[in-house]
Amino acid sequence: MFFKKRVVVAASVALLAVAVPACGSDDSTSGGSGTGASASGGGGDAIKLGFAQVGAESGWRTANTTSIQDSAKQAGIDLKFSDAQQKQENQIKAIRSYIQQKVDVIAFSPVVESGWDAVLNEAKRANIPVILTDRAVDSKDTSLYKSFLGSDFVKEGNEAGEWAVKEFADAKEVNIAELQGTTGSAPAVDRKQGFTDVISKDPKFKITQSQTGEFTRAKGKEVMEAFLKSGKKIDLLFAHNDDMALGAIEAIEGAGLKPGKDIKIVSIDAVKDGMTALSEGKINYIVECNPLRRPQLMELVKKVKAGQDVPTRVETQETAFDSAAAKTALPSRQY
Ligand code: GYE
Repeated sequence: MFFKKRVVVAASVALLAVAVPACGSDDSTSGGSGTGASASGGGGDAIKLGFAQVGAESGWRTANTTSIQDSAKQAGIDLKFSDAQQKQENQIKAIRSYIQQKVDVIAFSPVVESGWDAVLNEAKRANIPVILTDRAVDSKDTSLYKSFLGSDFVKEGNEAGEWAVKEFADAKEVNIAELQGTTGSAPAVDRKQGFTDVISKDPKFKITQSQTGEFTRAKGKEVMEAFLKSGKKIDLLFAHNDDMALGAIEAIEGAGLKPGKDIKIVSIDAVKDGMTALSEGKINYIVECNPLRRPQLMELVKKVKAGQDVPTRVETQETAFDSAAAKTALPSRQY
């Protein structure tokens, strides 16, 4: 079994001012769109944080939401939480609402990379600082946000590719099917790039089928069924997250094949269900993407509110698992 340590990086500082906001209330974990105000310790003086979440598309996301809600409570931060159901327009609506409500800080996990400049400028004009969590934006103007807290997705793709290179060292050709994450999202773009950068060094690796499975189990299953029906040979499935790999496993088994043997699988996240499938040999390797570091977010929120400098980039520390490592890790797995 082997573990790979990724590095925690804290980069430098960037200043930003953004606006303030508003919103309804509801501190449920996933739920509806719109904005929700939520619980949290804070009385009148508590820092108001508006958080615009992507949705509830995966086990990763659910764990991430719980971590945000729990850590806000522990930090005494008044959290206003909204779930955009994977739609950018819902996130923009939520951010505008937080600006109207004059929250102290806005944090969000951008569903896609592009199209944020207008609303981020509105926040800036309202003097409300913004923190990006988990996913990046492609804005050229880095003064539109104070900090980014999340993972290096290119590196995750690299690690999946490096595993494939080792696993298929003796193969003459490797036909790869790829289940991509949400089109235009940072993790889909970067994981694809990171993986491709590594495997493209050897022409025996070919991605013969590639499509989005939107990071969901249902879509992962549906797209894998179509891949299998195409009749093209598949030696390896690269799924951008565990949920899509889990959906694909159902499709593979439905076609009378053995996941992990007839078709090898590498995915990203290391959520409990993924780790269980890995321990059973249905997935062969998982690169971890940790959704739980949200107490760090609350630290950033406090600093930003106090006008202190914060690192422009804070990366999460992660590992990777093979089947034996998954068996060892599972009993104490938190998500
Ligand atoms: O890998 C996937 C989720 O943005 C890192 O989004 C996150 C990704 C995660 O839906 O499961």
